Amino acid sequence: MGRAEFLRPGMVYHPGWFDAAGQGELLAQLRAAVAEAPLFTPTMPKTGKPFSVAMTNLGPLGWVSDRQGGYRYQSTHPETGRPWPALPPVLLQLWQKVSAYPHPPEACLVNLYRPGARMGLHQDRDETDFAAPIVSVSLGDDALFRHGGTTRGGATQSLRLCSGDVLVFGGEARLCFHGIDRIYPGTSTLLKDGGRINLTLRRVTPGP
Ligand code: MD6
Ligand code: FE
Repeated sequence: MGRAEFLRPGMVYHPGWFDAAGQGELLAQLRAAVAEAPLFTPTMPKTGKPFSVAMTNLGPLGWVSDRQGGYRYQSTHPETGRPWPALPPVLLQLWQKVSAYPHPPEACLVNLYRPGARMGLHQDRDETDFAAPIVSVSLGDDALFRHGGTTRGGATQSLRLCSGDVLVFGGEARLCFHGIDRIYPGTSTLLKDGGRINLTLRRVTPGP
């Protein structure tokens, strides 16, 4: 576990939170989950343009997007119609350690970046509760992550995220703009076909 660092008010970076063994265990659990809830390609609201990132979810709720319904959370997989797989204990424990929030996460969005995939600058605001932070985990190839303030077009800073890193977006940083400019292929051997996985743990509704 590395030393925590404040990147901006509310944004805490924990480099190397998961060691190689921890990353391997987490990946094995993700593989089992993806067998139950296959990766799908979301599409943009209105235009129907496909995302370059493939997704699935774990937990009671999952984030989905398509042309008709737009961005939303739902309790079932958009293709299989089945409930999402359970959140593994290791992720619930991570949330307890770093979130400083009294209720468990309800969703874990799994993003798979194959080489060339990226994620444009965005805010995560489809949740009804912004009091809880979002906790993110990076696995696989390094990525160039960009973060700015809460208005689009403001100054941004960049950071190279590596496999095993954890990032917490809380407080003032909860609604900051952020995105992934690029993946650096061949920088990790964790995923046998290369690429990067990002997990984001979210509280969607206010606590009970
Ligand atoms: C990524 N991360 O690292 C994209 N969102 O692939 C996110 O979009 C993100 O890292 C909310 C909070 C933390 C994040
Ligand atoms: Fe995000």
